[in-house]
Amino acid sequence: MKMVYSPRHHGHSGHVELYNGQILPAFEKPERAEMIRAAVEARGFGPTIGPSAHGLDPVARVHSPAYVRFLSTLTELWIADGRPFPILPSFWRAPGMRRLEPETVDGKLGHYSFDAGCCFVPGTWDAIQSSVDVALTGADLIRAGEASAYALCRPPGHHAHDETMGGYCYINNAAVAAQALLDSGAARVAILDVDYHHGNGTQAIFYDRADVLVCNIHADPKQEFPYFLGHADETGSGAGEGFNANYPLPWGTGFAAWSAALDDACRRIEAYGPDVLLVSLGVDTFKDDPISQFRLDSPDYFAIGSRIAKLGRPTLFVQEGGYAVEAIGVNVANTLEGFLQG
Ligand code: SP5
Ligand code: ZN
Repeated sequence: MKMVYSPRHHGHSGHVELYNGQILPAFEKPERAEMIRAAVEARGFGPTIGPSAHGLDPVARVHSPAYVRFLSTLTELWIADGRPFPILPSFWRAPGMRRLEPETVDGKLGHYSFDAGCCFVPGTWDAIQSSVDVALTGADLIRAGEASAYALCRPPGHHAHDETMGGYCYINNAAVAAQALLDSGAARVAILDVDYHHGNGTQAIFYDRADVLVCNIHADPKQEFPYFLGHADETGSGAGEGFNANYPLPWGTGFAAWSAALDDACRRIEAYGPDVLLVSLGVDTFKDDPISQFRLDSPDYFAIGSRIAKLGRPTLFVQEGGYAVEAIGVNVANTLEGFLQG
C-alpha cells in the first residue's frame, strides 16, 4: 500500500485554538502527521510518494467558488490590513440573521465558519492545498488500479461543508476525492467515517445524493462536538433518502459496542456495492485521546482494518483526526496492517 504525504503540512503550525476558555496551542499540530508517517513507514507497507498538483477545479466540484476564493485570499487580505497573526474567527450569525457575505475580513471569517477551530497562519492555505492534493493523488492511485492507498492528509477535512470551515477542517479532502472518483467513472462511492467526531461536512455535502453512501460512527452529538448534526434519524433527503447512516455512541464507548456499529455499517456498504470505498480514518477513538471520550485500545485498530478489508473493495484511507500524538502513528499503522492482512 502506497502512502501519499507532503511536507507542506508544516506550514500550518504555531496556530491556536479556544479551549476551556483559553487560547491554547492547537491540538491539531504538525507532530501528528510526522508521528503517523514514521510509524507507517516503519511497517514497510510500500513507498511514500508526494502528491501531484491538481489545482482548484476538483475542489470547486464540492466547495462554492466564493468559499474557495475566501480561503485563497484571506491571508493576503489580512496582511494588507496590517493585522497580526494568528487569524481566528469569533463572530457568527444566529438563526434569523441574513446570509449576505460581509465586505470586511472579520465578517467574512464568521460567514464562512461555524466555530473557532480553524485558525490561519501564513502557511495555512498552502498546507490546505497540499492536503487536498494528497487525497486526490490517493484517488489517482485507486483509479490506476491499486487495491488500496493511504492519504496522510493534514489539515483534516470531514467537518468542512461546501462553504463552511470548522473543527480544524477547511477543505473536505474525502469529499473532493470521492467526487473526483465519480467524475472519472465510478458510479457509486461509499464513505465510512470512523473518526470520533461526526463528519458533519461530508454528510451535508452528499445528503441529497444516492451516488455516495455516507456511514458515520461517532460520539453522540447530544454530548459531543459538532453538537448540531449526527443523530441516528438523519438518513438522507430526496434522492439521497436511505444513503446516509449515523451510528451515534455515548461517551465511554469501548470496542465491543463500537465494533458492533462497524459491523452494521459494513453490511450496509456491502449491500450498496460501491465501486470504491473511502475511509475517513480518525484515530481519536483511542482511550487516551486528549479531547475525546471513547475507549478503543491500540490492538483494536487491527480488527477495524481487517473488518474493512472483508468488504473487498478498492479502498482509499484518508486521514482525519487523532490527537494522542504518542499513539496515533501506531493506531493508524495498525489499521492499515489489519487491512493488508485481511
Ligand atoms: C478532525 C477532528 O477530529 N476535529 C475535531 C474538532 C474538535 N473540536 C472541538 C473539541 C471539543 C472538545 N470537547 C471538550 C469537552 C470537555 N470535556
Ligand atoms: Zn475527530
